[in-house]
Parts: sequence; C-alpha cells; structure tokens
Amino acid sequence: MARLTTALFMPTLNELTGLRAILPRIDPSWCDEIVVVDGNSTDGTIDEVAKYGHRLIQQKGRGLFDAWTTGFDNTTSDIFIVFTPDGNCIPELIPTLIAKISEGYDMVCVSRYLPPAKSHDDTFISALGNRVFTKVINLLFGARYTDTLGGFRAYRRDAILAMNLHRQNEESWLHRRFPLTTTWEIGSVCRVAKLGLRTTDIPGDEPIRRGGTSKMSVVRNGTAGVMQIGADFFSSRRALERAAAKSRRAAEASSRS
Ligand SMILES: Nc1nc2c(ncn2[C@@H]2O[C@H](COP(=O)(O)OP(=O)(O)O)[C@@H](O)[C@H]2O)c(=O)[nH]1
Ligand SMILES: [Mg+2]
Repeated sequence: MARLTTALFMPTLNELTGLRAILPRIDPSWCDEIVVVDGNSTDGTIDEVAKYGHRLIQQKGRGLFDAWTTGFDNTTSDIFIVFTPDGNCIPELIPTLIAKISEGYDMVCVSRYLPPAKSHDDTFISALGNRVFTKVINLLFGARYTDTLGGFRAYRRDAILAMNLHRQNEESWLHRRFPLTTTWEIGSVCRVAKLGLRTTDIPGDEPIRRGGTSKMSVVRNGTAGVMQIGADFFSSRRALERAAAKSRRAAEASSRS
C-alpha cells in the first residue's frame, strides 16, 4: 500500500513560551505538511513560527472550532493530526500516531487515562469532567474510549469528511443558532461510533502547560459538550450521511467556481 501523507495542524493564540519549548522537538521529516493557524497573537508567536518556516495562516473567524476547520481546509494530506503546542502534548508521539493510522485506524486518540499515562495538567474539575463525559459517551454510543476530551489525535482525512466534523456548526438550525461544537473532540468520538469507524487509544501523558493561559471555559465547553452529545445521540446515521454529502457537494461546487 502507498505511504499515507500527513498534515500536522497546530492552533496558536499567544503561545510563545510553549512554542519555544515544543517547536524544536518537532522533526519536520515526520510530516508532509505543517500548518499553524493563529488567532491573531500579539506576543511574538508569529515570529517564532516563522523561524521554523512552518506555514502560518491568520485566522479570519474566531475561536477554536474555526481554527480546526481553517487548518483542515488548508491541507490535503491523508492523515490530519491535531497538536497543541502549549506543552500539553508530547511531540515524540506523532510518529506513533501516524503508524497507527497506517495500520488501518480512522481515528487514534492519545489518551491521558490509559495506563501508564496520566495527566499532570488536570484540575479536580477537569479530571471529573473527563471521567463523566467518557462514561456517558461510552454508555450512549456503545464505545470503549478512555479519553473523550483530549484533543491530541490523528484522523484519516476521509473519516473527517464522512463525519462532517469540519462543518458541524452548519448542519442544522440548532447548530447555527447555538454552536454546539467548541472543537472536534466530542463530535468525533460520537460519530466514529455511530458510523462504525475504526478507532484506538494510545497512552500518552499530558505534561503541564508551558506559559500562557488556557482559554478553555469549563462552563461554555461543558454546556456545548452536553448539547452536542444530545444532538448526536438523537440524530440518525442517515442524517449524518446526508450532511456529509451536502458538504462534499458544496466543496466540489466551490472548487469549480
Ligand atoms: N488559532 C487559535 N488558537 C487558539 C484559540 N484559542 C486557543 N488556541 C490555541 O489552542 C490550543 C489549546 O488552547 P486552550 O484554549 O489554551 O486549551 P487547553 O490548553 O486545552 O486548556 C493552544 O495551543 C492555544 O494557543 C483561538 O481562538 N484560535
Ligand atoms: Mg492545552
């Protein structure tokens, strides 16, 4: 089988300290594309990325969901890896993620709760939130995830298209009115299970964040997460396939014009 190509996507918003520590540990030969999507940083993040010659895209929209989508829409590789350069992800795991997808998985999650891995960054609330979300999702979708909120993952490009992850916020009136998705984590774990795609977890510690501050809001993300699980649970597989087909047609039409 031909070698799969890989895109590494990194979102940044005032992440200079993290970038200084993490970028030297990323070997560009691991990937075919490296794209940084920046949310208009003002702390020198942009200059730091430029030193490494990675492709930098300034986000036009706002928020993390928009950053994920911008990264995806600007890459073409077979594998799409989401990696936050804030110290929370171990770059040396990237080759393992690529190898696992190449074995035939559609999504591979770096799990902070699959022994012997552990999170050094969790607060009491985030640890509890993770446990509850993972238990509920496993129960509702008949899955066996160990970390449903971790963002460090590899996806097969075709699987993202089939799950319509990049267009989730446009799927229905409900999604447009109340953006249910703050990023892709919850949609993907629900939809991989719904579509019967292949997934696995690999253990990976979550080191402490380097500098900067988390922009994650427990209330906002928690509420959006609960609403999204509900929306994915009650919508049919057929509706998901229709939404994915609609996005595909829209993409084809815009590439022709
Ligand atoms: N492009 C972009 N990146 C963001 C935005 N918000 C956060 N980030 C980056 O996304 C990653 C995760 O961010 P954060 O909100 O701090 O979440 P946490 O680290 O999971 O607590 C970090 O690398 C941030 O710099 C945003 O609005 N746009
Ligand atoms: Mg983080």
